[in-house]
Amino acid sequence: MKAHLLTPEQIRQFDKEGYLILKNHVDREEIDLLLRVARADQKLAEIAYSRQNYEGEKGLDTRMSLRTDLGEDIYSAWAHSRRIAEPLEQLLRDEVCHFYYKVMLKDPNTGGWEWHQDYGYAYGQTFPYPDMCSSLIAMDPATRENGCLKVLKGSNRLGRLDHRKFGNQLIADPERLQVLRQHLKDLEEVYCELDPGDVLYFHGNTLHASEPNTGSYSRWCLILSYTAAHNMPFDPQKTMYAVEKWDVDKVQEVGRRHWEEVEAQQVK
Ligand SMILES: O=C(O)CCC(=O)C(=O)O
Repeated sequence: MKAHLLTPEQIRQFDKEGYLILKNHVDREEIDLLLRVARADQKLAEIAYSRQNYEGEKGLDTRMSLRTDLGEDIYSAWAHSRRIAEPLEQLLRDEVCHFYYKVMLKDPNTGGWEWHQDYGYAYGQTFPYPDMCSSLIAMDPATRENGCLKVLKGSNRLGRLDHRKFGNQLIADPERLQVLRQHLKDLEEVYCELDPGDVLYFHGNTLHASEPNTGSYSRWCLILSYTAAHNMPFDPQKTMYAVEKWDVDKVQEVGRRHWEEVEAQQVK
């Protein structure tokens, strides 16, 4: 069996708990290149936007860069990575199509997200089934202090909750969530603390959130979101195709070319 593939026990764990952490799934050298490119990438910075996603005590903005198309850049290359996509195929029991990638630019003193399900966003106009999954690749250490992602263990089995507008985000119905959390004691809140190179997979119905970054260091990560090939979007213009899967050498080759471009821009 290929080293990056999941064992039956890991698949069972994901089905039961709605998330799975793979330690050191991506080599340190590959993460260093990803982080170096992202930090210097003017194009990424230009498309970055802020959202007041956490309206708790601090009400801080969260910054991110999101794209739905794949190009000749390192983030897209990671979306093609066999090491990321093949475990996903095991989890979604089908080939997978790219949905979007998002670089979370979570610097100190920026905000987090309230509890939500990604399928809470995609349900209305995007996909008929909740058969979606995201893989979060940690680029910086993710700790409680710098607002790591947290999940409600097993919440993927609750089905989709109603979501409502809250500021400029959609959040899972807080009253329903409170009832569920009082009733289901095993719906445990898990802080997903990660080292660079760790990968967190979480299902489209897994409730997740993050707190503001109150630390002195950033928490950047690359989130690659996919849907199962059978989950055809409502919009016929949005036909999706199974991602072509690349070996690590090709991912690195595209990454190095992207670095050369970014470096050349810096010199100008
Ligand atoms: O990384 C974060 O802080 C939150 C990301 C998130 O909730 C999402 O991508 O749906």
